[in-house]
Amino acid sequence: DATSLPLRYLMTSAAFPRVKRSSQPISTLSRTALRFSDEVHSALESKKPLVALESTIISHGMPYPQNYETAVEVEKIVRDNGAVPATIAIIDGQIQIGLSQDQIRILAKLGRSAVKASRRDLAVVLAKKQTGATTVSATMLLAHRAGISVFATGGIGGVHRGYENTMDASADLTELGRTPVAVVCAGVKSILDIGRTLEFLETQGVTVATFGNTSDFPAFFTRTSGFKSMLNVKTPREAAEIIAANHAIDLQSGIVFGVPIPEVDAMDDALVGKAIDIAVKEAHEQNIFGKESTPFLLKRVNELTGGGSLKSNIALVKQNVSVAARIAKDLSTLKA
Ligand code: PSU
Ligand code: MN
Repeated sequence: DATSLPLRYLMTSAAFPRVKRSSQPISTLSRTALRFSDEVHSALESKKPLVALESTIISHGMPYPQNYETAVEVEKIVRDNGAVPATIAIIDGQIQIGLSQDQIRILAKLGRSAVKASRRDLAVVLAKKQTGATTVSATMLLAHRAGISVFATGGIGGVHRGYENTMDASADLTELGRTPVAVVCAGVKSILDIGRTLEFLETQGVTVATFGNTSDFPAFFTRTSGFKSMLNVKTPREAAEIIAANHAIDLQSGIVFGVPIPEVDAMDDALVGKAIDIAVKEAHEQNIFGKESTPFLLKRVNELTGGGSLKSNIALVKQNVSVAARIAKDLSTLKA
């Protein structure tokens, strides 16, 4: 009777022989559909810890050349912290797990003319052999196919302000409900409705933790949002144990680890709040909706803060990837 057995036993493949371990050899399906960089391929084969990285943050989340520089730098930070980075995108209709620096540069230069690809866009981008930058939702699902269970980014999408009229809630939230990947982020931006976003995640069965000293759920540019997450996780090991338990019982849903932005990089609450209010109002006036909404708001907030929000954004992404790399490392030790 498995219920009385310790978690350590549940985590073994003897307890759940049919559960696909994240570090298993690449499946036949994955081999045909996914193209791996040499670095990622050999990391998967030798069961090294991996961290998935999204590409919409490159094309639609930051301007050139900061987007290129940041994407290259965060890969280095992952390596420096003992894991292998796997930046995910679709290049000319080919799903790429792990990008070359040239491929990163292509996406960085394409910017908003790359297709912003969430789950719903994937089949179209593939069929039409387009170049697509994957959002959190698409990156999560492709990372999972590739056997990567830790993913780092800046912020996840959420429930937009005015949801009661528009029903605009990011596909990232439903993906988190259906794909067992842990997403390390700086929380949810207040361009969104943070309270409703957390409610949505709860409904979707997503574990939400704050990484650090408190359980205050972070608001991306600032360290607190006024909302609490389920718990406070203090070490990468503790985070890895939660991921391993999720896998052990084959939950098939995701986890959010919110890492508050470093104190020195955090923005003034009132200042960024004002910029966000203006940007949201402009988006409404200019009838910007759907997938255009988030990129528009990010760009306007950056302009309205005189580049301040971009600086904060870069700082928090760097911290997130280093936390994610350490979690991935501890997870691979736990599962070894
Ligand atoms: N938040 C950011 N930077 C980003 C995004 C969100 O601070 O680049 C991107 C991510 O790729 C995220 C997507 O998955 O926006 C969400 O878009 P939407 O709100 O349209 O679901
Ligand atoms: Mn949307």
